Amino acid sequence: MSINYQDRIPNNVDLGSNRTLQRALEHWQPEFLKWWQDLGPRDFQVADVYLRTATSVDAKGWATYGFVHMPDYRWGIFLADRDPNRKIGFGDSYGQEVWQQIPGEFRAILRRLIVTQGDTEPASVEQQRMLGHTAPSLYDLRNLFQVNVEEGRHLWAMVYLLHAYFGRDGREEAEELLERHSGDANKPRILGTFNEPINDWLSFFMFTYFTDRDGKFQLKSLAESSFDPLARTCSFMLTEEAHHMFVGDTGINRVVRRTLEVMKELGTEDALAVRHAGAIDLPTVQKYLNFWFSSSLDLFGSETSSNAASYFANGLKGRPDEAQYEDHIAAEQAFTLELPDESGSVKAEQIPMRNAMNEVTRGSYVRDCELGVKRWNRLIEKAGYSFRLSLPSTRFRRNIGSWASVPTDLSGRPISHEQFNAQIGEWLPSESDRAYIMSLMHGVHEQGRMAAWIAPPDRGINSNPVDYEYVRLH
Ligand code: BYC
Repeated sequence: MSINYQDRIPNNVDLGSNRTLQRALEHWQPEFLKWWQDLGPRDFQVADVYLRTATSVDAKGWATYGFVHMPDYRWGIFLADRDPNRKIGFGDSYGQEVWQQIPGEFRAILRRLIVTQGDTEPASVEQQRMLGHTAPSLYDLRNLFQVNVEEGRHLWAMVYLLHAYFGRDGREEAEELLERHSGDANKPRILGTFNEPINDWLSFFMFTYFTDRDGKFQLKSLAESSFDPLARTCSFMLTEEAHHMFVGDTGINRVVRRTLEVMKELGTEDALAVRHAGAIDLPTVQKYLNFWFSSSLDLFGSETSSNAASYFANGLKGRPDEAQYEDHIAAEQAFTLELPDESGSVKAEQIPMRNAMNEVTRGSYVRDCELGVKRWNRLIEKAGYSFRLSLPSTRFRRNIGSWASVPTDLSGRPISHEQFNAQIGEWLPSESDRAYIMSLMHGVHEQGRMAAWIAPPDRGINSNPVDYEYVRLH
């Protein structure tokens, strides 16, 4: 079904035919807009921003680009088209009809999954709300706002499901999604990473590379769900998510490129010299990478999880790209985990595959993360330097799961708390690293200019030049 932009809430779900649901969502809409004004991008609400808006849910649906005031962005409800032949793809009910309504016994658990997913979306907007002031260029400022409005739309996606399928409970959950806030001591966001501050653009690029990539894998898992409306909404969200990861990937690439240029000009790799010249030394890039990668690993949950086993058995949440696996039941298989043992080393333990689904997804995520690291390292290698960026072990600095609070070095070797504390400043951004990065953060809002710590992108948006006036400030 095509997207109806005439309605107050644009949609492709024939919202007009369900007056009660339409009214309920129209009641939530002003609350969302108030939240956007209060906690969305700070001080740029009247700027004209060159944004893309979905016009249909297929691959060509991104043709529409134009200048928009962010509060006028047409947030709406878009589900990928329904496949009438779709069958349950995994778990105990493999091969049966997918569900158009929620079976009563799975109501609470599906609500929890949808609320957890929904909670991350406004959280990220809150985390990034001050970044507009320090954008390194108008190109970057526009990308930030594109990411922000789409996260707002992803919130709409989850709120639609809550309103349409969960009755009163769902409406209350939708309200609470606007009441919890990132970093709020009393009402924080649900998952840890979404309460971490994002005060600088290096963190923003790391977040969009590593944390949005968790989004990719979680959405892929939910796109396998037997609850068809959830699967269809997540499928469409994935097309939007791709741009967010692009922003992170190319952002880190441009930081590295600029640093290499400065190293070449100076004829030295010395981190202090690089800093004196106003670029970001590679060891500091590595520390930010360590921080955001390890934080994002926690978003997959515990290595061994009875929740994950029951999501899989009941067909609620599958593995990303489930079709690539041969056995969609996974009832007889085992998975070998590496766990900390009491004597301070590592032991192997076999657990049922279904209980290891979080770890299976985390493994796919790590392999995907490695691709960007390889690309960034190729730049460094080509420039003739021996430094290499790398992902730390999945055991490093974990707060969730078997390795939570077990101190390890970057390679995942268990060490003492004393050793960990003595070296943490070499592994994670220290106060002075953060102060240095913050000292570089000055907004560059003049057309055609770029901050000195980052290289320009290879190309602009939608065939426009890099120095196009992507945001018209007033
Ligand atoms: N922080 O069996 P366990 C995105 C909780 S990102 C705090 O290990 P389970 C985006 C867990 O809730 C994608 N708590 O976990 C990116 C449970 O709590 P309860 C977001 C955590 O259930 C960028 C307990 O620990 N989508 O879209 O197997 C910008 C132990 O449970 C954390 C989803 O997450 C944590 N990191 O898996 C914008 C998908 N991790 O029940 C957007 C929906 C775990 O004991 N969520 N816990 O109170 C899920 O599928 C699952 O809830 C999780 C956890 C994968 C998160």
